[in-house]
Amino acid sequence: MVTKIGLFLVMLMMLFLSACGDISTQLPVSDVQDKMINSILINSEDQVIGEVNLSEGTKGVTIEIKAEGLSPGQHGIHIHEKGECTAPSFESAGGHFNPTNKAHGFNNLQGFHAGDLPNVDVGKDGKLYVVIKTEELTLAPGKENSILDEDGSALVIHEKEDDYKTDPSGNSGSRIACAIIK
Ligand SMILES: [Cu+2]
Ligand SMILES: [Zn+2]
Repeated sequence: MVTKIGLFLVMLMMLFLSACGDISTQLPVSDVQDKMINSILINSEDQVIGEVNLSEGTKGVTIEIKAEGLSPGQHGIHIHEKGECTAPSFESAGGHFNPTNKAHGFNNLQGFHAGDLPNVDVGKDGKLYVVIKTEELTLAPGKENSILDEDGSALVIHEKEDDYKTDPSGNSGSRIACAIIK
C-alpha cells in the first residue's frame, strides 16, 4: 500500500516536471519488465557447464537453463536463499528460498516454498535446455518474494529428482550445479 502511494506520488511528480518542460518527455518505464539476469552455471568441480537467464514479464519470472555434462534423467532444481555458489557442496546457497515460511514440495499440504521448481529432464547426451515460468517469484527489489534481495539467491540443480513432498528439500540428494542470481 505504502509503495503504491509512493509510486503514485512519483508519477504525479514526473507529470508535473515534464509539464515544466525541463526534463525528457519520455514517461518512465517499469524497470521490472526490462530486467534480465544472466548467470553462469558451475558444477561441483567449479567448472562452467552452462548458463541461466532470468527475466520478468507481466506473468512472473521466466528462467531459462542451458547446461551440459549432467547425468541423464530427472533432477530436482530450486531457487535457494543465498547468492553464493561455493563448490563442491554448494551448501553456501542455504536452504530453499522461502519468504512465506511454508514447507517443501508441491504435494505437501503445508507447502510449498516459493523457490520450489518442477523437476527437469536431462537427455541421454547429458544436455539440458528448459524454460520454466513461475508466478511465485519476482526480480523487483523490495518485494517479499524478490529473489534479488540483499544477499541474492541461487539456482541449484540436484543429483536426484525432487519427490515434491519431503521437507525441507524433496529428498533430491546432493547439489551438483549452482548459478548465482544477483
Ligand atoms: Cu535445491
Ligand atoms: Zn523447497
